[in-house]
Amino acid sequence: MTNLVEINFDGIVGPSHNYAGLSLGNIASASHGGDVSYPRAAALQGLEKMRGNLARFGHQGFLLPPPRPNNALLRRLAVDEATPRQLLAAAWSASSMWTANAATVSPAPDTNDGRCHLTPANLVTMLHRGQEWPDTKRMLEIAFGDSEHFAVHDAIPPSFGDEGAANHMRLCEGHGSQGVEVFVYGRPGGKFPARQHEQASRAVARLHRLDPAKCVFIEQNPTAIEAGAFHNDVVAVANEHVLFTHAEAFADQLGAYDAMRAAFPALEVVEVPSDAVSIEEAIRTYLFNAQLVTQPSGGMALIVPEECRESASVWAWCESMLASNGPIREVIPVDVRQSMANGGGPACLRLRVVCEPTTVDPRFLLSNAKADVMASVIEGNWPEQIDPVDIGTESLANTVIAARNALLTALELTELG
Ligand code: SUG
Repeated sequence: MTNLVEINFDGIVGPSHNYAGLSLGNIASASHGGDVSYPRAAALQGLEKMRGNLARFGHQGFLLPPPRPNNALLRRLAVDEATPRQLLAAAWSASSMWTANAATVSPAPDTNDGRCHLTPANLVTMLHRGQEWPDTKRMLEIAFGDSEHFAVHDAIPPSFGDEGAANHMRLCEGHGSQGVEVFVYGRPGGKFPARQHEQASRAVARLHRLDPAKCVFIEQNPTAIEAGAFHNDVVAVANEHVLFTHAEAFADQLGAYDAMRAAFPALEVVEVPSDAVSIEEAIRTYLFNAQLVTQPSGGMALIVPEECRESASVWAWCESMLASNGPIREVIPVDVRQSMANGGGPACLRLRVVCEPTTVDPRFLLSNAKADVMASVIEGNWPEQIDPVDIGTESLANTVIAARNALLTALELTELG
């Protein structure tokens, strides 16, 4: 396993992208609920981010939107004109775009059978997200169908809530060496749902056959969840030996560092103190929902939302960090505003998989030529805008179904139809 690299699989924003205010505890989702959405612009923003990362790192993958509207869900809930709009909207949600919630991934060097293990997240806390995993699993089984190198599991059964890689970090010397996997869970009982349950994290670690000495389980700070950090990746991100975190991310911040250091002594923490960036501003700008990536030169870059550059305190902190001699050498803002308005930043939009590129079904890997094909399918087929009253109409359903089919055809993935 000499050619292991990290590939980011971004979710293509589906043609039904809309703002339905479905996620309790996700401040952006709640505050934009009812807004007009722009699916074409949203998908093109995501594609531009992918193109940039392909140029920077040489590898980029993608996952496809599942069928929407989900008529089976509408039937099971007997949704009719009299039912609350949110039940209808759930079946139309494009939320699978946030592939950090698609699955938890344990690369081959961490597992005792030498395969990369993937467990789709059950996402049971939210109706609109809980419908995703069977389609996600089907897709992962195709993309990572080589059973010599990959194992794709079923989701963890309810009632243990699992939100996938958004609550999981990996510390390692280099992507190809054995890592320490850090599982971050929330304690239920607060103002907002704790979406990742400890027992789900522990089950994933067992399923993935991880060495218990190389696993760390840490509690999210309940105050951060109350402030809107519905996933840990809203307040912390790790890459190789670096943990980039807000000072209020964990229930016991110093205890969390100690636990990580006990399993991974080379840990380097880049902590942003609350007096430099408040937890509220961190959540508003999604500074930590960044892609922390190793550059070909060996330094690290932080790919942040544009919103960070517009915040005086966040940008001042970024500039002072760059002026210091820390491990993060570059900050790269990207425009993913359509996703951000639903609470999804650059890191939410990607699932990291450490693997040999040749072991992945090449249809899920991006090239410049394929990005051009995708762009023309999106430009020609994705609705320009969706008004909340359009949700549920037959004409929008036909547009959304045809748009997805056009993409599947262009990418030769019609078996997902
Ligand atoms: O699950 N928003 C998503 C955002 C997911 C962000 N992912 C990570 N942090 N990794 C969620 O809350 C909003 C949908 C709506 O309201 O229409 C939504 O599902």
